[in-house]
Amino acid sequence: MLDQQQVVLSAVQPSGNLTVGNSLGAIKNFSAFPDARRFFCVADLHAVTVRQVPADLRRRTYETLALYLACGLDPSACVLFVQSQVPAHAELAWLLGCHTMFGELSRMTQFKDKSQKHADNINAGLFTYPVLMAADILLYQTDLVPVGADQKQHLELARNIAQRFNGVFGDTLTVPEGYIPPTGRKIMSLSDPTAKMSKSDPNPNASLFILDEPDVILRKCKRAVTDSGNEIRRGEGKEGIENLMTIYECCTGQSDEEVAALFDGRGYGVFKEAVGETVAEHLRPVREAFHRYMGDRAYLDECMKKGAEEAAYYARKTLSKVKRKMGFVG
Ligand code: AQP
Repeated sequence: MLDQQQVVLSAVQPSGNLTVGNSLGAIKNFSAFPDARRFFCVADLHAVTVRQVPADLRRRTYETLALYLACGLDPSACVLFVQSQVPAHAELAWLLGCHTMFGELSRMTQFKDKSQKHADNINAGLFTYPVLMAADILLYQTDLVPVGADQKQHLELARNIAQRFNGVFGDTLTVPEGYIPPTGRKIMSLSDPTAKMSKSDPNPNASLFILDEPDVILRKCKRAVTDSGNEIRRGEGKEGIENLMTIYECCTGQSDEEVAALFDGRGYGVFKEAVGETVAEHLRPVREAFHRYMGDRAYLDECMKKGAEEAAYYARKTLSKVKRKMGFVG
């Protein structure tokens, strides 16, 4: 019976303070599949493709787990784990790397973007990152991967790798599907609405962080870059307002039409303030729960240990199967 259960997996890197983009594009949707067997990973191995301060990485690993819990993910109903604590991820990544083409990896837009941003550290891990991501997904025979739109290309590669492996060795790996939400799939920067909101953006005003205090959220929303018009609607040249509408709609569940009607004739200032207040209120329970969890390190350690054991159990099964098919002894 269990084997027919749908498997859902997703991950977040502890590479900075999590943004509203991470939350609305990905974490919010982690609760959408209550009947599935769900795995949510803190992707610390991915984070080190960019240089990290060790103490910060350690703290953010705990913080990301605490945020999962604060967002309502229940460790008795899903597997919450830290990637580096399940060595099968790195081992499968090596095996799958031998079935991934140099040309495929060269086409990944995130590699090109990050190589530009970190020109002094274009390391091999940055290049092979998508193979590790494929291993994360394929290790659990995942059916569905809730992610933001920026991960679409990596997900497509994971599908190709699975299909290629199955083509050579017979049916071994489940070919996953992405779940990219209709609203919130790509939250944009507040200071440049043509660029994605990112946790590692050096401009702190560009991103709304999940843990920002209400007054900070309000200030950032009021300062968000928009156009010189005054109508609250989507359209050419209105990327800034569109982005604020998306954020507002994700928090309230309202449609474009409802938002346009509600703010008709009221101007950008009123709308920006309403967005700020709504986001701050939306995040308040998460922020409060986060601080409670962070105050209980023993509980977080216990969750990590339990999650790693559960994840390793499933991971081992796939890894053994893959190794057997490839001809490894033992
Ligand atoms: N702006 C965004 N809008 C919607 N979804 C987003 N995601 C990230 N940014 C947005 C989704 O969040 C999940 C976790 O992302 P990640 O930690 O794996 O790294 P990322 O995609 O590279 O996100 P960042 O914030 O831009 O991190 P840095 O700055 O470290 O590179 C993914 O599902 C992602 O799609």
